[in-house]
Amino acid sequence: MHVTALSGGVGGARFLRGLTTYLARTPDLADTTVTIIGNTGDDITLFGLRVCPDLDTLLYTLGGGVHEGQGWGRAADTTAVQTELAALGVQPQWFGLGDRDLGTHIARSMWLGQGQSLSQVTARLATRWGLSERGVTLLPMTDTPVETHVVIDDGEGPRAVHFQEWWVRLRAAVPAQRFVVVGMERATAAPGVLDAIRRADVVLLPPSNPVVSVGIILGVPGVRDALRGTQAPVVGVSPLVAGRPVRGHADACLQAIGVETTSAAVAGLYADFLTGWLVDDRDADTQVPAGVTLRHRPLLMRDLDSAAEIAGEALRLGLDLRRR
Ligand code: FO1
Repeated sequence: MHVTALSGGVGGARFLRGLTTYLARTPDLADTTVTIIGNTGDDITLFGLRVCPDLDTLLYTLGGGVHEGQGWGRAADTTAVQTELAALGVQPQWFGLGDRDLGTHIARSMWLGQGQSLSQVTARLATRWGLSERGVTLLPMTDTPVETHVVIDDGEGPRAVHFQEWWVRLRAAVPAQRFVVVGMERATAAPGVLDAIRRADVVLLPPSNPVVSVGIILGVPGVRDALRGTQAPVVGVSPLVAGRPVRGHADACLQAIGVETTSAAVAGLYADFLTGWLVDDRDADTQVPAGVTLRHRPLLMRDLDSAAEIAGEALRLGLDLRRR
């Protein structure tokens, strides 16, 4: 069996760690393989280094090295380098890069500089984190450098800032007018991405941000068509519980694109390919697009066990839809 998932950072990574845990605990599914297509719109160049927050969050979470409290960055990291950069007056200081995490960015930047693609670099990093031993392949959505920028107006007329500046420095508190994915016009799907969707037995959309994570992956040429064309059921997990994001600023992102912060409205964004939609018990009355099967259960990922149960439920919904 092969499962393909489209994922952003923290929420998606926790869900997918739950999925691999569920698979390992379920004897008849234990040899299932998982391909993760990671969002690269969050990527940013800082201090001359290419940082890929969502790919790294997936690597660290699935590889057992993430800072559990933050959900991103490395566990037990130190900040000697950033402290020295601050002493040197080097900006920006609003984005925290730990010393161990910087090792990833130095290696990635060096390998990219030697001419390797982001896919090749990600595969090397995945080896470091033992992903293939867990049956996981991590693919960037594209090898073309892309960056999500956010058009805001903080009083001096509209201007665009990098997604990370809006998300981290401004805490998404300044309303976004729109999102622009710089570089997407020349992007192509990374090797293996479209095939992983077309050949999957089940496609999963973890509870990632529908606008700036899943929405960005859907903008990669060919991805949406592959989802519409795949024989596999496409099962999504709502990132909202009772009209609020479980974490992050999905509400601010949905507002920017004029979509209500409800599980029904998020399902509507996926209506052209979605076949199953998993929502929280509190959203059991969600209206779903025609042809979509709704299920509900508690959706809060409090720990590994609850994440495994949620991921298992999403997968079982996919398997049920496949048998029909
Ligand atoms: N999020 C923060 O809120 N503050 C930070 O300083 C920060 C640093 C950071 C460094 C590396 C990394 O991989 C992720 C980091 N994040 C930080 C998380 C990240 O900004 C976002 O949560 C994601 O890009 C959204 O998916």
